[in-house]
Amino acid sequence: MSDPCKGIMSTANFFEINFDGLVGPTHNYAGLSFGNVASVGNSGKVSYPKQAALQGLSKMKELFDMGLKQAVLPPHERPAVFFFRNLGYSGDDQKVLSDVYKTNPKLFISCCSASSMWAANSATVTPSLDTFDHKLHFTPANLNHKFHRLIEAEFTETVLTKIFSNSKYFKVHPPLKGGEMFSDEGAANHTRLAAEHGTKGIHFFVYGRSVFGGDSNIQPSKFPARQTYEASKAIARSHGIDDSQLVFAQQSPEAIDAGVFHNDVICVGNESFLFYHEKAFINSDQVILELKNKFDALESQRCFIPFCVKEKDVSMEDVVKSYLFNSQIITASSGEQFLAAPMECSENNIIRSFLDHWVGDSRFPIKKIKYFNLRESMQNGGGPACLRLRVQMSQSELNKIGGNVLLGNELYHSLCNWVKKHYRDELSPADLADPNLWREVQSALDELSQILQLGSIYSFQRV
Ligand code: SUG
Repeated sequence: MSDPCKGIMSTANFFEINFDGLVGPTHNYAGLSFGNVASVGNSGKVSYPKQAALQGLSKMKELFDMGLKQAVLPPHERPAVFFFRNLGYSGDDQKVLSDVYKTNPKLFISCCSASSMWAANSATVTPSLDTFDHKLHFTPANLNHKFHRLIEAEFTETVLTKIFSNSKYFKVHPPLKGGEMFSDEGAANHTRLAAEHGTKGIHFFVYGRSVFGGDSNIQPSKFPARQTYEASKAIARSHGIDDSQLVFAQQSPEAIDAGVFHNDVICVGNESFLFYHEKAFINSDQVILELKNKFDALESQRCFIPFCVKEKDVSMEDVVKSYLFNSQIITASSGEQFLAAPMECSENNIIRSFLDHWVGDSRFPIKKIKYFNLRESMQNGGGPACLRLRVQMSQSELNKIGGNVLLGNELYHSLCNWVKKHYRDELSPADLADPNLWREVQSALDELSQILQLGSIYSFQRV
């Protein structure tokens, strides 16, 4: 491990903004994600949608109070009545819902998931500093690998297109076509490394499998690999990132088989720091060397700081249980980095003593830890980092975004009141079929679209 170099240029006009997904009113535990240990393990449990949404908002508010920029993305409409209609179900909404529930309960449950909350899966983002046309690029993830998630792509595109509508500054691509071969899970498998958020960076894409051979044919045996090499390549190509700024690596099948369904469960980076587990990638040493060489070639005034956690110190089992690497690493306004970790890390003795040992050590750039209670999301396999989409942008780009999505005290309070007014305290799997739930969801989302000033984004608002 190398010591950080000193000396840094100021890029005060460039920020990282976290766009967090608001937890939707149908948050539930349906066990839909084979390969995601928490999702399957908590299947059928009673969920607490109000608490879930307030937990997410409270994380956003704490980060905002620390001087960080924070924004929100609206939940998708669920149950996805528009999708059932596309499958040939007809009649009024209540008839459609009850017909699907009676004839195909699995389809029904899959279309009730509030999974859009995990905004890290909503898109891949490349800041204008790194793109050929100097625009900020987005590709909504097609999420082809899981049925309950693939129905998110279209609405994500709608929302991103609304917020980033100014075509002089922003380019929102359509989700990748091509089905399973181009399975894309968004920013959960992508990390940007740079001296600072406001300097040119390296784009580190990590995929689980390659359809046409790629670098390796080694595959997991127990759980599926989601992201394809072909999808990562296509995104890098369409965003116009130069080859000198690109590194591709394959997730180790052992990690996937242990429950690491996305790379952000085992690796997290921020600016020049990469925090990862020794079992994260195939050919780990080579990957890190390539990252270092490409990072050094940027001629930034900082060194790349890879920090590898060994299996003997933190086992894969503890990685998956605690979600240590699904923490957010955030640069505070002081320039120091801190870790926004799930509470589960503080409850795990091994992780707690690992962090107590390293935080404060000059070789470890993280100087503080904050633990967050995100239990409702965690029980579906989504930690702090899953809940947010990182967007690095300049002040002039920020001035061009649409809607009322930037969190401030006022928006925070209206969102908390909105959740308290509309969300149920509890939801059991059977409650999803309650005819009143869809009415409650519509009135909640209708009001939300007004709060966020996004117009009639939901399909029920357009009939
Ligand atoms: O895709 N869970 C999500 C969790 C996504 C976490 N995101 C990141 N790692 N960035 C998934 O597996 C569970 C839904 C359920 O079982 O009800 C779910 O979709």
